[in-house]
Amino acid sequence: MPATSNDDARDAVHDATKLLDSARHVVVFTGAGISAESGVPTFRDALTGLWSRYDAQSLATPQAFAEDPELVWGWYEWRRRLVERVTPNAGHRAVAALESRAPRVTVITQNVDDLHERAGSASPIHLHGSLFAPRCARCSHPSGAASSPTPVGAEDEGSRIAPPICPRCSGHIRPGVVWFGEALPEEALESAVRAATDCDVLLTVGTSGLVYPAAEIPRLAARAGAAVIQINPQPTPLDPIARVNLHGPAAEILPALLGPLGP
Ligand code: BV8
Repeated sequence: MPATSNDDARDAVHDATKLLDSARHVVVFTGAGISAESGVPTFRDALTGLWSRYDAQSLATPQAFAEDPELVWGWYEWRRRLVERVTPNAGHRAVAALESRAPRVTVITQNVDDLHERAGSASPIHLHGSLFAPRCARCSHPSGAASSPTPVGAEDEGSRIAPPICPRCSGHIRPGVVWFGEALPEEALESAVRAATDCDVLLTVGTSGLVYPAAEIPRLAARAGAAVIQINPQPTPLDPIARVNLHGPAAEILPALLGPLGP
């Protein structure tokens, strides 16, 4: 009798659980999909994606900020306010709970939100920076702007808001994220590569695997002999390197896969 998709799914979760239970070092590699069920739009969702209204390729760049600092700063303020209003979901909490149970867990995220931290993850590696670490575009002086009061008109993703001015050099304060065309933070990338080439299992969650060099991390792990487990409702370019593909939403699959939810 051919296995039903339910049997296949149960087998896949069983295979994934066995790999995780025997792992010495687990890397959890996350993308926008893990925050989707918290209400943070992903980049590629056709209707609600951040890029549906703006092409992030053209907005998340140094050039865009130089040309129109108010539009770019306003877009990031809108995104930051949105993240402040939502909460981590069961997927974030299951990852944090795994950290207190497995021998060694490294969380590597492409996300610029703070939902892993707020779920209890100790020190996720942020490959693309954070919405909560603005700095001066000229002298890199960290800015407290991340806790500034909501400026009037920041309700809409298209609001124009004048970026704060650096108290040290009077340059523009910019979002603390990595824009297209910018190098990733060296230390973060080195730590991520070290973890990917050392781990026994890499669990990739909610990423389309299209943006480099971050997308190289799961491929590095596979080449170094790790078993890759993928959680994504959709097929992605990572399917061929995944030992197990779990097709479904992270907030449902992660708790089932990683055991009881966090506190
Ligand atoms: C650089 C911060 C060079 C900003 C981001 C090859 C090598 C190196 C570079 C390149 C290369 N080829 C091309 C490049 C250039 C470029 C690039 O990769 N372009 C792509 C578009 C082809 N890369 C760069 O520019 C990088 N820099 O290379 O610099 C350099 C070197 C030295 C010196 C100077 C320069 C910098 C890239 C970083 C850009 N910044 N973020 C911001 O947030 O505004 S990227 C941003 O987009 C995210 O961080 C993330 O990385 C990416 C989006 O991907 P995902 O997170 O996967 O999200 P997405 O929406 O795509 O997918 C969501 C997935 O979730 C889907 O699969 C969906 O099915 C799934 N899902 C939905 N719901 C759920 C779910 N899954 C589970 N549960 C659910 N409920």
